[in-house]
Formats: sequence, C-alpha cells, structure tokens
Amino acid sequence: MAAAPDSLLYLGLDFSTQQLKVVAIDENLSVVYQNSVQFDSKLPEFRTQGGVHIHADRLTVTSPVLMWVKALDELLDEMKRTGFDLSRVRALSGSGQQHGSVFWKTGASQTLKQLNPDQTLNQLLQDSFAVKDSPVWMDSSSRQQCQDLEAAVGGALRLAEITGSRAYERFTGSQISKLRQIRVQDFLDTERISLVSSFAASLFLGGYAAIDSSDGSGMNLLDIGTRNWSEICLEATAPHLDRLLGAPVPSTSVLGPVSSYFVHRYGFSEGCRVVAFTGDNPASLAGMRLHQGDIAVSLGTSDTVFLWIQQPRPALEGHVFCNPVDQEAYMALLCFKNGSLTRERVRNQSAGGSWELFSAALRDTPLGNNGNIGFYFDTMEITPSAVGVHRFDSNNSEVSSLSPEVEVRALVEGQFLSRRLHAERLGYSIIPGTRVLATGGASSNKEILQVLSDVFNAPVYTIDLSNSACLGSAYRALHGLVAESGVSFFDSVKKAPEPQLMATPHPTAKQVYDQMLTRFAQLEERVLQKTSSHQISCG
Ligand code: XUL
Repeated sequence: MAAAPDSLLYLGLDFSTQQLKVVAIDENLSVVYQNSVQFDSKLPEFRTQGGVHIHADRLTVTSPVLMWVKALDELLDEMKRTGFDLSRVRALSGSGQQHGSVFWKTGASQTLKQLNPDQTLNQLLQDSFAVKDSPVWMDSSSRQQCQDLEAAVGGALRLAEITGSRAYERFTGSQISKLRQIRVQDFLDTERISLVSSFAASLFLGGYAAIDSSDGSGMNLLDIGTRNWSEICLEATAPHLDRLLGAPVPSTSVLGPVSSYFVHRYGFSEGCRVVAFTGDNPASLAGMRLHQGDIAVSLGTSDTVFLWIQQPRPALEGHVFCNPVDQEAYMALLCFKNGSLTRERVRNQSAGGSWELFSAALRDTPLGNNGNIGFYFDTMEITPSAVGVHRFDSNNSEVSSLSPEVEVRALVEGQFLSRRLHAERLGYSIIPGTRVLATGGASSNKEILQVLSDVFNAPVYTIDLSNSACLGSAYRALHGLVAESGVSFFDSVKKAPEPQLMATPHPTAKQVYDQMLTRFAQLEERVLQKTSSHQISCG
C-alpha cells in the first residue's frame, strides 16, 4: 500500500453513521492508506449503539457531536503515530451522513480560529455546541414540522419542485423547525448551523465551512434550480435562517487551506487545501464515477438506485439533489424496500431454496415472460407506496399463481421494470452509452444481471461500493484543485480502476421491454388503487 515517497496525496474522509473512515490516494489514484474509527467500540464513553442514541419515544435519534470530534482526534493521532506523512497531502475532502445537523454555540467561530495545537479538538471544543446531541438521518420525530412546511409552500409537490423532495422528517429543515420550537434557548444560543459534512470541513478549516449545494439539497431548504436557499422555505422554518446557514457553494469549491492547528499538530503542509465536503450519497456517486446516462443499482436488503440526471422532474417519491461533480447536472436517489428479502422468499418458494435453480428458471424463460407480470411487495413498499403480491397474465387479468419458473422471472423483471419506471419518472432517460452499475449481494448472480441488462437495454457492470463515499471524497479533493480551471471531474479521475463488464442486452430487449414498461405502468396504477382501497377498507 505504500506510495512513491515523493508522490502527492489526497485524503477522503467519511463521517458515516457508525464510523469515521479515511482513505488516501496518490496521483495515480491508487489507494495507499485506509483506516477507520468505529464509534461504539473505540469511543465507548459516548454509549452509542450503531453510532446513535435512539430516544425513549423511538422517533428521536441523535449522535453526540463531540464523538465525531474525538473520532477525528483519534484517527489523525493514529496516522501520525504510525508514520503516515501528512505533509504530502495536497488536498482533502470528505462526506457525512446526510441530513444531520450541528448547532454551533455563539463564540465557537472565535474558538475555531485559535485552536491550540497542544490540545485535542475534543478538549478545545467542549463548549462550542449549543446542542450536544445532533439530530441524524434516522430521526423521524418531526412529522408536524413537515406538514407545516408543505402547507407553507403550497403542498408536497410544490416543495418537491423547489427543493427536489417532498418534506421528510429526517431532512434538516424540519429538524431545525422542531429544535427552534422545543429548545428555544438552545436555538437562541446558536451562532451557526452546519450539516455533518460542513461541520467536519469546519474543523479542518478553523472556521465555518459553507454547505455545498449537493448535501444542501437534503434539507428541504435549497432551491435546486437556483442552487441558493429558497426564501419561502427559509421563512417557513426560522426567521433570518440564512444568517445561521451561510451561503451555499458549488460542491467542487476549494474552501481554503487547512488551519494552522493541523499544520502544527499533525504536520500538514500549509498549502493543503480543503475542498467542500458533501453528503455520503453524493460522494458515493463520485466514488462510482457515475456519468451522464448511467444508473447505479445497489441490490441489497433494500434496493437503492442512484441516477445521473440532466433535466430533473422532482416528484412525490424519491429525492433529487444537485450533482456533486457537475454544476449543470443533478442526481437522484430512489429507495425500494422489497429487495433481497423478497428475492430470497421467492427463491425459497419457487426454486427450492437454491440460487442455482433460481438462475436456471431465469435462463429457461423468455424475455418478457410471455406477457406475465408480477408485483411483489412483501412489506409496505416505499416506491411506490403499495403492498401485497399481484400477478397478471398477458391479458392483464389478475391471477392467483404462476408456475414456479414464470414466478421467478416475473419477480426479477417486475423489480427491474419498477426501478426503470420510477427512475424515468424523475427525469432519467436511457441514452446511447448508458451503463448500469450493479453492486450489493445479488450483483454476483449473472442471470439476475442479464435481466437487469435486458430491462434497461444497457450493459451491466459490477463495482465494489464498500468504500465509495470515502474514495469519492478523495477523488473530489483531487478534482477540486483543478475544477476552477475547467477540468472536468472525469478527466481528473480517468486513471481510476474500471468497473467489470458482466452482461450485455439481448438484441430483442429494447422492443420487448419498452412495450412491457407501458403495460407495467398501467398495471402498477391498478395495484396502487387496489392497495389504497384496501387501506381505506381496513382503516
Ligand atoms: C439518504 C439518507 C441516508 C444517509 C445515510 O437520504 O438518509 O442514506 O445519508 O448516511
């Protein structure tokens, strides 16, 4: 893992929910160092589980802000102790779990400016936070504030059109509203509000770091069209909120050099630049080097889809964020709850519990499944909001069962048609050169990937995403230095390893699935109506 002794290095940090990670890359984009601090085990004094505290109401979820500070002390101490030469770091950037907020206490900016290198950040910042337990993305205690925000701007869809998402409890705007309403004095004592990402950048800068437009899109406060705060959303949240948030900046911005604290305590060079930190999902998009037209599909417990979008059409489902590597573009995030667990359930019931037989069923059935289509929502789905198993034959008549092989194909085709339909609704389109990047457990199954390739009529590549936010942050640090002179992100990271080609579409795939998608959309509408009438009759 050692870099050439004189090579310049770029650091990426990821302040995620359970740990702080770091990766260093050299100028050839090779990873030369990786390390992490697990919050629960390394910092037991904060008594977190999975990096968070779940409060008695089960809805409020927070993390101690000083735990993140101390984790950074520990990580840098260890890098120094083990001889990592921090003077070679030319630029650093980072990411944080999205939506979480940090409330700096009046006077903290003064403290940040004059950090004494003989002491740890944890010692120095003990009294710098008006709120010691930061709300994080797992919090769902702000329902009322979400309703108020949607009402103030003219409804959920209007809010989505402005900010890229309807109101979500974990988004920062409603969390700020809630804090202002129930912790009046703490709010009055607050001098600045950061996201987890911009908080971490502030530590390195020795001053408040701007929020970048990509992570800023996860607040329900940023107008994703102008990439500036939305007046109407700010006003509905708190008076003079712009003063507490500072102006947002493009995600590629160089914010300044590291503060003298890091030069004297850890031996960073005075020239080491801090590039704006961003959210973990945007940073992952950078780590995957997703291009225009690409779609990344993570096949895990729940399936997540990341999209590069040129012309977004925000909707009541999914999230549109400003793109972290291209200021003209957007990215979208969709979450599907019924992923691997449903695939496993159908494997058990229709393929005798064997992935071999499951794969054989996919091989033995034709593209388009002779017109049979299925929806498999074992638990209440997020995208779309429906539940239950619904099967239709080629005449669009609902049927109670399908043969085992047809059932397997109906499941996999149905899942991928759904990923495509909902992606297209947010403004995604398949263009020549589109790649599908697959990751997660099910991405090791070639037959599943073949169906994915056919449904999207695009080649499928696999990619290891375990470290993508951290790696993406290191790539962004490197790109940030040249972004202003017009070098694109992709030009600056072209030496990075390429994903592996796993499947190419069948020649008839486009014809089969373009037509099937139209039918699938109509049938989904029927399923939704059925689910909502069922909910009403049960309700
Ligand atoms: C995205 C979200 C999570 C966090 C996890 O909207 O809430 O993915 O970013 O760190």
